[in-house]
Amino acid sequence: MEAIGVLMMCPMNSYLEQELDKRFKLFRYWTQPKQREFLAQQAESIRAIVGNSTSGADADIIDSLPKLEIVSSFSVGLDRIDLLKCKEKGIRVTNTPDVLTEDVADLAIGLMLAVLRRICECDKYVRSGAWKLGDFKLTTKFSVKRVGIIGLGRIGLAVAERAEAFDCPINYYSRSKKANTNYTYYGSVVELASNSDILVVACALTPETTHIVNREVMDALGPKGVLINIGRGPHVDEAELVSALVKGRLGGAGLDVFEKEPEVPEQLFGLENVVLLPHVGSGTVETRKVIADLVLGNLEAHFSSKPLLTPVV
Ligand code: 8YV
Repeated sequence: MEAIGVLMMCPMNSYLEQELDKRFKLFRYWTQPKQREFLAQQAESIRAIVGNSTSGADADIIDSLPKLEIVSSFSVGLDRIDLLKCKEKGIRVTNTPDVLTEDVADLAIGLMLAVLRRICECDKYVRSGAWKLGDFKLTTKFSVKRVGIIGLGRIGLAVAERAEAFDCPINYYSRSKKANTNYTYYGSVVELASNSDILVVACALTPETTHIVNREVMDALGPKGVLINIGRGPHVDEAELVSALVKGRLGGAGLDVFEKEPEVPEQLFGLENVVLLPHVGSGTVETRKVIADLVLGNLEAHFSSKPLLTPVV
């Protein structure tokens, strides 16, 4: 397979990069000073794209690679791939479901605890020596809080199961009520937010779910409510979020994702009721290795005419 051209869109994992380099003819897109010219030169040799949640395969790049057969994404999210165009052109698409569910759900619970119990602020308190001057103020209990989940897919369900262990009643919103769960269903995100203390975004990013958390939803969650986003930045109207947090119309937020990563609104930096993470939901050594192996496995399956491991298209 050494002759097969694979285009990696951005740096994402050194093990993956090394293995792609060993097994295929690897092109590193981000190192190309003239990307348009590079694409034109390699148009006949690139047969696969490896992207992630930052950079995938948009219509432009798909159109400039006539020999493209497969997009193997180093992510479960598919929002950076023009799926319609791939379908039209018969280009296969794979992602990495299941293998990162536990890590992302673990982190969602971590964010809830960190925001309510002010874990980051407490850590600063100890390190700065402030503890010697007096005890830290009281915080907010997490157990038994009502957790509302937007999207009860693999990750949403894993968050629900973990929150249940903290005796949290679970509410959810999804396009339709799920038959196989006793969690309480709400038919709108505003209703879900009105009936929850903590609102978790765990759905896929699509045009329909962009800004699914808008001002109305934040107001329904209210000054004691906490928003947790482990989905995608554009799920939340970030300008409204900043304003709701700054003005105290929203109680707090735990955010792993942002609208224009790695840019994060600086107005959030001074707020102690906010915990900010650099998109690390699946970022453990163990899980990223499994994700990389899945990306490689899908490419190898495709180029040896075997069934794809995790096909999307
Ligand atoms: C990815 C993610 O691992 O899977 C996703 O959709 O957002 C992340 O967890 C990320 O693409 C890694 O670069």
